Amino acid sequence: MKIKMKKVCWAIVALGASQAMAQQVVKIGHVGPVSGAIAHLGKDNENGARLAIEELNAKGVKIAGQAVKLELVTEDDAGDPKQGTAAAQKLVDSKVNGVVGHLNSGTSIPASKIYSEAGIPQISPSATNPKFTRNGYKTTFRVVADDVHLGGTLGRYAVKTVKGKSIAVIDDRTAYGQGVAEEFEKAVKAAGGTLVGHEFTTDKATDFMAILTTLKAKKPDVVFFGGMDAVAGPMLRQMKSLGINAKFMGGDGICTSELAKLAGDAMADGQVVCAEAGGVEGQQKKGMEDFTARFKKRFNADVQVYAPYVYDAVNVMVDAMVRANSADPAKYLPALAKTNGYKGVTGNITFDEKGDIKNGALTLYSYKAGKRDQIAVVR
Ligand code: ABU
Repeated sequence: MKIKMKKVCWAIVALGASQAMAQQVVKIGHVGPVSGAIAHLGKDNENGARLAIEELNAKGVKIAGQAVKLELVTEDDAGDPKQGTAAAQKLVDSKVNGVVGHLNSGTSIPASKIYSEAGIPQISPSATNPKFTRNGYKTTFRVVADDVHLGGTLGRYAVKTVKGKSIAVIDDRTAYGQGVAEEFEKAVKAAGGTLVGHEFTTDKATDFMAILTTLKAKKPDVVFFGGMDAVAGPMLRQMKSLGINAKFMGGDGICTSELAKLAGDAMADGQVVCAEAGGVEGQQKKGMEDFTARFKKRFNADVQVYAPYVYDAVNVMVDAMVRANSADPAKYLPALAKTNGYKGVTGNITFDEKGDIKNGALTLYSYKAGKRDQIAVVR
């Protein structure tokens, strides 16, 4: 009897082991700046990927009838173009099945060549420079609207709604900051607005007194900043100390939960107007609210801005693998490109021929009592 029981136990152990050995591991790479000035945004994005993978594994994913285990492989690019390409190469060398990232346009664009050459699909959840999807790479996708849409909408808003009469621009000379500022300026001019100055900084600068003093002499009633929240916060503080009471506008890079903390008491209610490169309305709001609550419960942190887009990007990628019956990048890439009406927490996702989201939305926000306050969702 004892011998029989032993045999049964060994058979169970052997079966479990063979099943574990047979279970295919699908590697999803995530890359963003989890160190440096915008590490809070990189961590927000990475946690969006983590939550997606944890939930998918808990639910169980089958590809071609076989249960698979999803594994998150993370890299840090520090928001730096050179580190971005090094991190991309590491992910390729790790044989990831797909990549969600990078966060910045300045890293996503050069990295896209590496993924394209390796045939690995890449979905950026937040890089908004239009060039990202305009290199003709079949592996490149993004789930947010681009800077033409962002800068254009904000430029028209500055003239027609804010009624800015003298509009000044500052950009950080990054692929994103420069690009969104140029689109903003084009739209201001097209709407009949007046630009009174354009100054430059960097994504690492902390002292803006000289450029702000130059702009103060031009009496701007709107200052648009093309750059990220880590620079915008101290810039707002220095504007206050110089007595510049202009509206402060910017794109998605400043439109974060963290901006209020970074600006401290220098940000008056309603002073900042910014836009996230996506958004949901009506019945779709519930999905986003539920996501935000699950994210908060899992990480004890508020969503900064792009975690839900990362979450959707991972899900869209895995959905394409399931539809293609394969996690082989060459096999599921065509299914990914044909993604049509995927219902994500950020809305419906359909890719156009370039890999851009079709009919992408924008959400305009202001801040009240240190919290983002939605103005409108526009398309
Ligand atoms: N879209 C704002 C932040 C990321 C980027 O495009 O650089």
